[in-house]
Amino acid sequence: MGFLLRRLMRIGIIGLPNCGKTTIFNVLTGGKAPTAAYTGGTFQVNTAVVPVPDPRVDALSQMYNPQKTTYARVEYADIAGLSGSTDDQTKGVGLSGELMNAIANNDALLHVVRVFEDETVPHSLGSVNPARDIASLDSELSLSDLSKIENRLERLEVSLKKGKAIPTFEDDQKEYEILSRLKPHVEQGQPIRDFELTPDEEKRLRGFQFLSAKPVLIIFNLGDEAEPPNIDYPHQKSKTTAIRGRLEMDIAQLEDEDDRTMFMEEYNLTELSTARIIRESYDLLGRMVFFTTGEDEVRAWEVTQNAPAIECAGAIHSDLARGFIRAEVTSYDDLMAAGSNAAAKAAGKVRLEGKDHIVHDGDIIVVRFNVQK
Ligand SMILES: Nc1nc2c(ncn2[C@@H]2O[C@H](COP(=O)(O)OP(=O)(O)O)[C@@H](O)[C@H]2O)c(=O)[nH]1
Ligand SMILES: [Mg+2]
Repeated sequence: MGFLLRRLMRIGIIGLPNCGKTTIFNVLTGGKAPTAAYTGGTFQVNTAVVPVPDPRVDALSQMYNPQKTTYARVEYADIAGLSGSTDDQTKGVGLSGELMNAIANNDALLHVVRVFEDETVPHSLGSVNPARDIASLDSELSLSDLSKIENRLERLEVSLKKGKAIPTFEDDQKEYEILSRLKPHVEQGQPIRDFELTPDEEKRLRGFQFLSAKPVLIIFNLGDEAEPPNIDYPHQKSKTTAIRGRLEMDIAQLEDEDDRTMFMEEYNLTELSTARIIRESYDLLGRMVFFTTGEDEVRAWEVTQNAPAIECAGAIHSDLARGFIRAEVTSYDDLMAAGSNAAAKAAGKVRLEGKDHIVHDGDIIVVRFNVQK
């Protein structure tokens, strides 16, 4: 059962040099990676895994008072190396294989855009201009996708000439047809995430890990005072948000709670953006969670959206999928309204469901199973 394979979701933080990638990485991960004002695009990656804040897990944990509380987790990768330089682009220098892989390796991207002005922090394109920066980084990603498409089309042309005798002939033909349609779209600078694909076509292209196909959260890194710029980013699987990066990093790194409160009041911050931005970027991934509860552990489990009960059982343990009998399913709201599992049962809110039952985000599950030894 392929769906039993579990893998941590990964979000890549990208942007021009000095836009604040590492600063925001530190805000999100509570890290202390060195931030620096330098120019030039040296390839470098910082990674860290963080729990995904979820008030529902907090509430369940309060209800059960378990030994252990486990949140969903996500990995962030702070990826330095993109230059956004149109020079490099027209010279066709392109991304190094290493950098391209480091970006391709993510399930979604967090694209940091510099809004803050600071003379002591050089800007790689000479001036602060968020709209231009978004376009130049996007075109760097598109060019990388385009070169992948062109290379593949060339190879396919060669192999298709050999005719039907080649075992992959039909698949190659289909792939050639899709890539030929996709190419002009990318040439016009349109991200692949805007290109409509059938599920079958999507599957055929998945292996390419196109950079502009990935869901993206644009994050405007404001100075201490700046207002978010009024920039539309009308694309599929895309959102925009804002943060006062350095200010939040400085506050987050204060050890003393009182100092933190004082600074937050001074800058009119009611809460740090950490939780909000982790949620916003996590939501891009299109995952959902269900919960298991008990005195040992309250835990969030990650599965694909609209996962059937059997897949949820398998996410917990393969034995639970193999010996699956039924799942007791309670919605989060019903459990909270009832106040306890026993009360929810008495109110008929705990439903017994079969393996094909579609589980919803936030459902609480108990799997009844039986494994023959
Ligand atoms: N004034 C100001 N400087 C910032 C802000 N965010 C980051 N910086 C500074 O910009 C420089 C580059 O930041 P860094 O996070 O290393 O950028 P990266 O190259 O994208 O990883 C550092 O000196 C940061 O302190 C901000 O909101 N305001
Ligand atoms: Mg950095």
